[in-house]
Parts: sequence; C-alpha cells; structure tokens
Amino acid sequence: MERILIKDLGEHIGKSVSIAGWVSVRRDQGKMVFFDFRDRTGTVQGVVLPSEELAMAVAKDIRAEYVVRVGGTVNARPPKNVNEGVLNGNIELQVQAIEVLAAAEPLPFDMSLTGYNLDLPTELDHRALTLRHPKNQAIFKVQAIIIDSFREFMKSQDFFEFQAPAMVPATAEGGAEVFPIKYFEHKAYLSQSPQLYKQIVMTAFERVFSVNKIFRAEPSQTTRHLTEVVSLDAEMAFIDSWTDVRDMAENTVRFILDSVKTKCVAELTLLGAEVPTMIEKTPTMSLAEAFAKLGLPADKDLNPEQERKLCEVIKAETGSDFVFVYGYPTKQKPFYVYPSKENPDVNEGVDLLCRGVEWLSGGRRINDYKQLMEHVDEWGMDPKKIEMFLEAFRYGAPPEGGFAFGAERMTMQILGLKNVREASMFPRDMNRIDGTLSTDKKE
Ligand code: AMO
Repeated sequence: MERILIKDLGEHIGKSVSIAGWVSVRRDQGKMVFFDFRDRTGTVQGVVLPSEELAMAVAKDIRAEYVVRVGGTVNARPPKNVNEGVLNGNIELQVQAIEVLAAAEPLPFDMSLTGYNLDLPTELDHRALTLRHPKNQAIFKVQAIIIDSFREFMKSQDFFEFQAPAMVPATAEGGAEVFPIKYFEHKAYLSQSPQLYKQIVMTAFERVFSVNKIFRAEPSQTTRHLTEVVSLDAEMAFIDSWTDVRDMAENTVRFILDSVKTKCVAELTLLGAEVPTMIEKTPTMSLAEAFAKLGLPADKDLNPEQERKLCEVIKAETGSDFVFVYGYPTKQKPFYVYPSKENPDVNEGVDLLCRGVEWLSGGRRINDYKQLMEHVDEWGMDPKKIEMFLEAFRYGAPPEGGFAFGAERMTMQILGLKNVREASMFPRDMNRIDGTLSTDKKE
C-alpha cells in the first residue's frame, strides 16, 4: 500500500492507510498500547487494541525511536478526546499491522515533547539524536527559511549569487582570529569572510551575494560566538551613500522577518517565539549619539552590556527591536571601510543591533585605488597577498558597499534563544568540534 504522509492523514478518515516513521513515545494503558508516530511532516497518535493479536505481538517489543511501517484505519476521535489546534488532534490511527524497519537501543534520556529537558552540552553531545526532537527541528526549519528568504530577496533585487572560496592566502578582516591551514608546503587560512571576493565579484556583476561558511578563531566563550558561521553576504555597486547599503540591509531583514512570520507559524508557536518588531523606519544613530543616549562618554565601540542597554532604550522610546549604529573610529575597523569625508577619523561602516546583539556589519567601502593603497599601507597589509583584490580596484571600481549577517545570530534573536549554539546544527567553538574537546586529547 502507498505510504501516506502523517500531515495528510486527516483526509483519510474511515480509510485504511499505511504510514512510515519513528516511534516518538510509547504509552501502555491497561491492555492497550498507544504510540506517537512521527515522520517528516508531523505526529499522529496510534492505538493497538488487544484484539489485534499480530500487531500486539510486534508492538510489545517496540520502544521510542524504532523505525516502523504501520497499517491501520484512520478514526475520528470522539469530541471529548479532540486536541484542538494540534495537527491530527481530531484523529487516531487504529493499528492493524506493524513492521519494524529498524530497532533502536534504549534512549539515554527522555525525548518526549513534555519530558525533554537537557542542558545544552548534553543536547549538543547527542546532536544525532536531539536533532529529531520537534523543538530542534523547528529551530532549523526557521533557519532554512531565513537563508531561503535571504536568497529570494537578493534575487528579487537583481543580486547575483556566487560561491566564495573557503581557503584563502590572506586574512580579510585582520586580527588574529584566523585559522591557519597547511596548504601543501605553504601557509593559507580558512576564510574569515568573503569580503575581498565579494568586492572583486561586485566589480564584474555590480550586485552580488553569497551564502557561505566563515571561520573565526574566536577565543571567546560567550553565548554569541561560534568559530564556524553561516554568513549571508551582499555587495552592491553604484551607491550614493552608505545609507543606500543600510536601506538595502533593512529591506532584506524586513523581508526575512515577514517570510518567517508567514511560513513558520507552527514552528514559532511550538517555540513560543515572538518575531522582533521592525518599525517603518529603523532608528539610526552615530556611535557618538549612541553613547550620548546612554549618558556615557564616547568610546571606541559598544561593549555587549552597552549594546543591550541601547536596544532597551530604543525599544522603550520607539517600539523598535532594531537600531543601526554608524560612524565607528576608522582605525578600529578593517582597511577597506570608507572614512567619512567630513571627518576621516570616523568611518561609514554600520552595524545593526537587535535585542542587544549585533546581527549585521556593513557600510561603504573605499573604491578609489589610490586611497585604498594608502589604507593598505597604513593598516600594515602585504599588498602581494591581496593582489587579486587590488587588481579589481586598479582597473575601475564604482562607489560601493555591502553587508553581512550571521545566520545563527539571526536565528537566535528571532527565536529568542539564549545561546547561539542552539541555533547551529553542529556548533564549533573553542571547546567543541562535535564532541567536547578534552585538553589531554590534543592532536
Ligand atoms: P563581521 O565581522 O561583523 O563583519 O561579521 C558579520 C556578521 O557575522 C556574524 N558573526 C558571528 N556570529 C557568530 N559567531 C562569530 N564568531 C561571528 N563573527 C561574525 C555576526 C556579524 O554581525 N566583512 C564584514 C561584513 C561586511 O562589511 O560586509 C564582516 O565580516 O552576525
């Protein structure tokens, strides 16, 4: 018999069907056995009655996470047993036959919807199993929609998708937060950012974007730092001002939030998540204004506590969960960021904060070759290592800018998760690559 997906069972009331999936929960009640069966589309309750002797003989050994094919009849539940608002809350599968497709060992912890309560390290140590929990499936379904809608919006604005390299000869963002790799007899790095490549590709295609992994040898053990990040990058030519970049970033975020709200209703409900509010025009302020708003003397950058506080103040004043902050000290940022014409000590870079966490960085870039070379020199970069990048600018590059989001931080903030690791399917950090890195197992 043809397999019916669990989400479609409601269309088969009174009929015999065959489903396939996993056992989420087994409950024994008197002589009856109840199962919650799960496939990629949802869950349904099944019951094996004592009169179904063959099915009962198989059912008696079945535990959670067994993979089964089940034949039975879809029955409407009596009104008093209906679970309103829950998929298949109005039906039950009366099981007539069960075939075990794969057995499962006893689980190391409770995986039921209500009994699931793991600390984060345990959840991550057992990712192969915990990924099956509806809570985690909901997180990664939302993340998939975030990434998809980024692509969709970029394409709608005539941006061209390219694949950025992961192995690079030089660091784009500067600093020590880079993983060196042995590249045959040479030294290379895992890419910290597709920055230099998106700028090169922009000089050929004008509007470009990429969805790629970036790697940061981030020694911090905060709730917002990973060493491997999914970066959503964009770069656009022929801008008049950094505000064109800000506006494109804002429209992109708005489109992503709207997509999540319409496409992820079930997931948001399951996670109890409230999508951040983006008002008609997101507040924008300079770094100096941000410090003034906090009643603090101006400084080089906002620390996490100040970011949190600023977001709280903006939320109270305007209702916006977002705020753009621009005008960072030129020397604090990478060499490619455009210094303000009026005051070259600050630049035309911009960050977007949401609910106390930075989501996005971007801004206008230097496109004049002579000015770029001056910065290369001042920032102590080796021009030979970035010769491919410099060539693009030597031969005519329009006024331009761009931005990048981390998909995990975005997922974390949209869903109100406490730790960015919850928003990474296989998070890597200082102490973890799949499992915890033990100090005596260094290789
Ligand atoms: P930046 O270094 O600010 O900018 O990174 C852009 C965005 O990527 C995410 N992100 C991270 N997320 C989790 N863990 C990390 N260690 C981490 N590092 C970065 C954040 C951040 O806002 N080239 C510029 C972008 C540009 O100007 O276009 C850049 O890489 O969400």
